[in-house]
Amino acid sequence: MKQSILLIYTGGTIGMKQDPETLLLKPFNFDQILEEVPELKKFECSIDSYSFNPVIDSSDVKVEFWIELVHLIKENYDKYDGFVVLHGTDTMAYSASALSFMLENLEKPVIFTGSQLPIGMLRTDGKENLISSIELAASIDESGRPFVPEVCIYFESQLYRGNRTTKYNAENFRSFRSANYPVLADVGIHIKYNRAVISYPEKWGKELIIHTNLDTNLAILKIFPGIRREYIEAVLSTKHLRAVVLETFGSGNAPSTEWFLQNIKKCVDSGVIIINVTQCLAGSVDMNAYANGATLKEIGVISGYDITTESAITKLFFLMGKYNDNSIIISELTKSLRGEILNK
Ligand code: ASN
Repeated sequence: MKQSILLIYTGGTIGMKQDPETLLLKPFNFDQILEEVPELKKFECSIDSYSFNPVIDSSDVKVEFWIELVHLIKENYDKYDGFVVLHGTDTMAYSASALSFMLENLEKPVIFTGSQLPIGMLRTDGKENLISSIELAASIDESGRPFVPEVCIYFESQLYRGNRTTKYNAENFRSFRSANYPVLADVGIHIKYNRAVISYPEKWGKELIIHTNLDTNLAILKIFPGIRREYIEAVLSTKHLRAVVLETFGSGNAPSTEWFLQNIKKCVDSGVIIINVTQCLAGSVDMNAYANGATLKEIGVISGYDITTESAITKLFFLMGKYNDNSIIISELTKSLRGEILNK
């Protein structure tokens, strides 16, 4: 039987055109994208499309957008074998991370892609990204199961686990990196699936569960040499705060200054969850390596291990929306729920 794919267009550079007056790039009508890629007609699989209205620059992504996307996938889940989401690159790593938590028991590919140059431009990277994403979403193995039943990002010949990615280059066609996890597939003359690192359900046939209750009462505190006490106190006294992503140095280190530690401790003691995420692109937090990291652990800061900031934020949105009890949230944070941290 023919595979069927739902192509979901949300906006982003891939579908933008230059406004003749301002010369600025703006999202454009979806029908024109299909006109630009007549190759889509050559696919053996059937491709239906759905366009968000309005389409957006992904820097306008909000939680409501993820909820709409998740509902759309749920409503169409039985009808299609895979989903390709055309999305702006700016927040694609956040959206892919969020969806990985919001979709539980996922057994079909959900592949985010986009481009750095609009699809109508001669040198666009959008065509290859789109065509390969459809191919990846429609591919099945010998037993008729999808090769990659995960939320992924496909960009510039590499398929990544979505919640392991970060946009690290604003200009290059290879804009994403998954520094702490291997690529799921390499796309060259052949598509080489790295099956040992792709996550498969233990038991197939479970119902897709969607989680749409997200709690965004969270702050990021990125420390830097010279950080001022007033600044830290202002962030930590944010109204309704339930969690803080503390972006630390190296393997999870922060200043040993007394007022800094006192503020962090006061915040933890008041019931706010603080998760330690490294500012480094690669590697893991290890709060047993240095005295400065060990002090954070002693006062109740939780290790984020090798999680990305994008994943830490969206995992917390999801967990805080699901649970009121902090001890459950903390226990879930230290576990790999969707392959977002190294298996503990
Ligand atoms: N600003 C664009 C967006 O994220 C950037 C892109 O797609 N390359 O929507």
